[in-house]
Amino acid sequence: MSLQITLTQFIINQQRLLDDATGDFTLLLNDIAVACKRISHAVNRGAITGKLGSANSENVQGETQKQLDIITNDIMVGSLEWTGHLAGMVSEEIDDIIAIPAQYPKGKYLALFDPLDGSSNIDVNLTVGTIFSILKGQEGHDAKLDDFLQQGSKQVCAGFVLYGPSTMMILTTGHGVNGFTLDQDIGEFVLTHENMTVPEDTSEFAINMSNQQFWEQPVQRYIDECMQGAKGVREKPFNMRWVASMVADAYRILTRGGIFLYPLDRRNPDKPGKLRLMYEANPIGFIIEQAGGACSTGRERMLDVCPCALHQRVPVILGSKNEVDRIDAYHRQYDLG
Ligand code: AHM
Ligand code: MG
Repeated sequence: MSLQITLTQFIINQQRLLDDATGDFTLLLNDIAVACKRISHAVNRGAITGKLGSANSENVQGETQKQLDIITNDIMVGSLEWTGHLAGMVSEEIDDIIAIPAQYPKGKYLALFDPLDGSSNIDVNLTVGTIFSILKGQEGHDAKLDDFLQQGSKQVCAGFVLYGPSTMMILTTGHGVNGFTLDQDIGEFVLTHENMTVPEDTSEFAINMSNQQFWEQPVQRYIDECMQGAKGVREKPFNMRWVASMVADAYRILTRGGIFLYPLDRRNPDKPGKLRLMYEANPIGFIIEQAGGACSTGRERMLDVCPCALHQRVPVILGSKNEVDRIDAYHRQYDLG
């Protein structure tokens, strides 16, 4: 009888390939998995616990928080702050760095997360998720702003967990992308999707069309060409999908290819996009690149962006490589006039 590989087993196997591994990272990932199982349970209980709906508060982004945004943030912080593996945390829901309480030891890693991505979908019972990114900080010290402001290419690990028909964790430590499904019977994530890859070509795009009037010309041009179908310059029909949960759109791209855009928006110069670099664009971008896709702002590889603030927003274009390259080329042509 062959037993499915659990997430912990998978990470320990990877750790054994490294000479200098201490096991710290394996334990940290285990704690993240426990947090996500707790979140999965809280999300799954939905209306039974009376926790759907707004919390009547705003986060640092000025967005109205759902009750579950706050609950899932508390689960992440409570599950990770005591472990001794972290020097600090950053969450979409908290303005400042989340320090490790003085009574707990501090480790060398930094955790950045969006505890409940796509939370506008929670009340309509659609897929939501948790996104996380792990960076290295300075061991034993309280993490400072500069410790967090690292390019996405420096990520040690990135992942997201989908709370959909199945609960799944998608993970990269820089050696490809693997998917694990939560087996509710044994309470463990087990390896179900090995070496996930994004096809280079696609005929499916994901964008919130209601923002069209605010896009720049290169994105207008790209979507217009897709919409022209078989008789247009692309000479093939395109399909459109938009879940309004980046985790769900990213997972679809990991399974059958596609392109996702939340592009630069001219409405507000202080917000050059909706999505946040450090705990949304970078971790998803790292995963998509590791699966053979690409992730860009339209003008720069996402993982090369030098961050200047914890909650910085960026334009996001990710997915099948040839389409991302095409959109980058449209931006270059536009910028050259
Ligand atoms: P959130 O982290 O507050 O949930 O916002 C991020 C989400 C993404 O998951 C999704 O792609 C996007 O916002 C949807 O935005 P819109 O409602 O403008 O379509
Ligand atoms: Mg989010």
